[in-house]
Amino acid sequence: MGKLSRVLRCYHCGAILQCEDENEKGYILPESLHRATPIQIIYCDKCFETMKAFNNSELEQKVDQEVLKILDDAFATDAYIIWVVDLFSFNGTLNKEIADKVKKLSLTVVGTKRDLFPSSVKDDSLINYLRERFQAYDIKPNTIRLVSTSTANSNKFDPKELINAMNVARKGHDVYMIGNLTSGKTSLINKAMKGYENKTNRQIKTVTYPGTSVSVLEIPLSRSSFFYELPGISQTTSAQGRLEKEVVKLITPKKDVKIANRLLNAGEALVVGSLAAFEIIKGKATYYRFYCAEAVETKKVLNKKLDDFINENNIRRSVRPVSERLISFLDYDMFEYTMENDKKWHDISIEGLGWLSFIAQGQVIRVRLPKGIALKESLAKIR
Ligand SMILES: Nc1nc2c(ncn2[C@@H]2O[C@H](COP(=O)(O)OP(=O)(O)OP(=O)(O)O)[C@@H](O)[C@H]2O)c(=O)[nH]1
Ligand SMILES: [Mg+2]
Repeated sequence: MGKLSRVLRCYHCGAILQCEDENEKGYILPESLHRATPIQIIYCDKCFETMKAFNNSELEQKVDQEVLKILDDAFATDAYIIWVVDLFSFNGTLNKEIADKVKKLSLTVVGTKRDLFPSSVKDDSLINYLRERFQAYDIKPNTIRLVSTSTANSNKFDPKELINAMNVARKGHDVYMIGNLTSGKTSLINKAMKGYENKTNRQIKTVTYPGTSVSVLEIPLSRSSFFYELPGISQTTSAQGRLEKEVVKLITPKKDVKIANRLLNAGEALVVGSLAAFEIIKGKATYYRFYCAEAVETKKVLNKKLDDFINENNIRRSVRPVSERLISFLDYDMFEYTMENDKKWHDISIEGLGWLSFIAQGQVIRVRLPKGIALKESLAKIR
């Protein structure tokens, strides 16, 4: 009589697991396969390696090789770098290749969209957060500025002062502005232009950067130095770049985020539309704040009902947003954080969607999020 055995698939990529050919899909070491119990989640070796990388938050943003070439130029000429980050979306995920190219240069970080945070939030808290996140990539910014360019009474925004500060800091060298798509570079430049005077006989223009096919905005600063705005770094690891337009509209905040303390008990999960969920697997009841756009809805459900809830919500759409791109469990990644017990505010942040803020007391927190979006745990943005 034939022997019956179960065919297993990788939980991450869905490939049928096999121990024969290392170069084929679904390869897993025989030991790993035989160790697995019938109810265990199993990954093929390739996905397992990727998952380890995810857990270490080393998920890479893709970057155009030509942009890196431009940054080689910046390095060779000892240029001044302005790195623009969207304060709301930024969770500390930077492109490592870009970080490595600019870390030895003079650098200013400009955090945009300050207006999305209530005025009760201290600037210092946001500045410290940016400093720590850049420090994690070995970057020590000379200065960190927070700006808001969207409102009439934008946060202490003085274009003249900004231009003067840049002119002192750059010491006669070129300036390169980098930042993610939609981080607010163009809005910032438009505002800053009010303090700019063109004392050269050259024009402001969009040019193809020499030796590349990259289009950059070129602003003359003196007879021999320029400001270049590089194209936005694509948001391959952000909810803003990975979800469909209708969902991105809902997850992008239009007004300042609300701060409210709520309670999550062990055995409970906070679902964020059908996009993400945070479950307390172990630990005490925890007060949390979830920071997200006003159109994003959350709900508490029991952990054991979470799978059913998400499946049903995909049809009923009672808690929004729901993404057409998230159909089965294979479309999500799942991670667990075992928190330290330092009694400080920490964030678990899903890039471009929002972040859960809470006091770390040794909880085990499981996070489900759309596959490929970067997840980070760090000391809180708002302390
Ligand atoms: N609330 C708020 N929104 C802002 C601010 N700055 C920019 N935005 C919005 O963010 C979006 C992107 O802004 P841009 O200035 O076009 O960003 P960018 O970095 O030039 O984007 P790309 O050119 O696509 O790389 C726009 O919808 C802006 O209105 C700000 O300070 N506050
Ligand atoms: Mg732009």
